[in-house]
Amino acid sequence: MSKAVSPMFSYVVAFIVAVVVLSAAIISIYQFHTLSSPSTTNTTSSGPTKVTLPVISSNKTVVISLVALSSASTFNLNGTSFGQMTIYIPAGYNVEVEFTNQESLQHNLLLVMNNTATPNAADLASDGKILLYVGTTSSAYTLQGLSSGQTALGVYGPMAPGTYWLACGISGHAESGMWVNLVVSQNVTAPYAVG
Ligand SMILES: [Cu+2]
Repeated sequence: MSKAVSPMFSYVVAFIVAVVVLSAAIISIYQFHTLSSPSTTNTTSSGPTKVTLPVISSNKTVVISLVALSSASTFNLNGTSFGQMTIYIPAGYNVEVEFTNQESLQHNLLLVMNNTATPNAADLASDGKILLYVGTTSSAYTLQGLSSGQTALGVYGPMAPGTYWLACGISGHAESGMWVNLVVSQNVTAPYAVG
């Protein structure tokens, strides 16, 4: 004959089990939230950063400042190369391109409506249509640019939807990595850069 378990003992065991299960559930939910909530203090991330670009709203002009940095690889723009940076602007905006050369080697900056994904010719005119020459001229861009410490400015627009480059026009420089992508789209509401 088995001994009957007292109802009170059963209630106590059931209560303890319920407390343990509930605690485990609360801890796991807390840990999930801790793991999944985005960090706002992470400064060591190496992922792409999004930067809002300044706009002169009176004439829908986005100001794009690019520098051939002396602290980065020879063929860089703002420390990026080979299309690592992409600039997005709304269709119909104008671009004001400010280009500064910090390097001892001469560089210039061209706006190109490209017809290939990456520069693959020494002369950018072979890779698309050149729309703007900054720090050089339409006849000298494959040879001449800004000397170290110089800044030049160029304005173009309104921009039609499409894909463009901002790239150095001196022979071989874009092929060596000196270019950023520029995307003009009806779907962009405010200019920004990622890279
Ligand atoms: Cu260059």
